[in-house]
Amino acid sequence: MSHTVSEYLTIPEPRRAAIERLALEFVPGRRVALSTHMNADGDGCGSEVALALMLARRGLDVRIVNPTAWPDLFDFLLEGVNDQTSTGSAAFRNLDLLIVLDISDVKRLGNLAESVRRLDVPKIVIDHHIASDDPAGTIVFTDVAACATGELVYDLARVLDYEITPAVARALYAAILTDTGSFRFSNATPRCHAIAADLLAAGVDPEEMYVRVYASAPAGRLRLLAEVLSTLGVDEKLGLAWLSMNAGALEHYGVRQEDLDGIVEHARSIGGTRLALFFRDLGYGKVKVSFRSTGEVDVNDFARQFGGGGHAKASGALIAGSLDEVRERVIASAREFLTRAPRPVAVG
Ligand SMILES: [Mn+2]
Repeated sequence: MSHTVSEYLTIPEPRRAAIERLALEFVPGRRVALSTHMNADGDGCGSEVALALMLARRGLDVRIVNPTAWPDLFDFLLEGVNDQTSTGSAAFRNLDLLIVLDISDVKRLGNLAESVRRLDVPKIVIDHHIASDDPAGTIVFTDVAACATGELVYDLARVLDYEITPAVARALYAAILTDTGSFRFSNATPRCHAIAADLLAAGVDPEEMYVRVYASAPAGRLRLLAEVLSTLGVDEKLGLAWLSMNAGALEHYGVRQEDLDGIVEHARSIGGTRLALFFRDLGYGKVKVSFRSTGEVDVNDFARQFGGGGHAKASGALIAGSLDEVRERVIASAREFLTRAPRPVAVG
């Protein structure tokens, strides 16, 4: 059955209802803070900027307050947006409304989590992760079927008839582009492509976005990548591949946190890989592990063993221990997990 592009853009009824509930809070003059997870990515930043610009046009007084500094990579989106991240939780003073984007668990707000728990104003969550027991707010608009939080912000604009200006379109395109791995992951649905088409029509230049997001790397990024690739471990029988990074490598190569985005994809790019891992030693007795899968393997399920989570095909966890200890433990569990996980059905 084929659909026209506009049919794909039809907004599912539960989403429309959730958006209409949120809209009751968008009262002109209200002071609103937007926040997203630690080490904001393209979806967190893009969703924040798009919503900030639209709510400001509605007459709300909007500021962004994130737990960690705005990534340089997405500076180009910030024009005309008030980023109060450096003020910390003091920026929550005299607030009327909080909106948390791209987070299912309040703990992902890091050093802002406690202040957010205590905030006594309406708290909205807009997200597409698997639900947690501890959300950052009580008015929750979430759908795991959305390719990105940016898809839900796009729907919000359409339901509430907020204008998608070229700046809003760029922010939403950045969100969708990055969360779908440049439209390569399984979440790059027909609907996601239809939204991208609409954003291109609204003024996004796809080559400019490619250059800004993927082709503006410092040389150190490639030198670091070369070092990380040299740590490759593979278990071809099980379809397991892993990469590691030592503490201090970012500083050594003069690169930033966001230069690591997508590094785990190199492990996943090996034919037959079902589970790819990236171990990053944070240098204070903790290791950040990224989990990516192909096919039927549910990494959200796997990451939960280590107190983490996220999506079925992309998750993460922060694990205490040295790099060697954590790697040994996680790989042992991964071998067990993959032995039990369903095998892909042979094709042809
Ligand atoms: Mn996201």
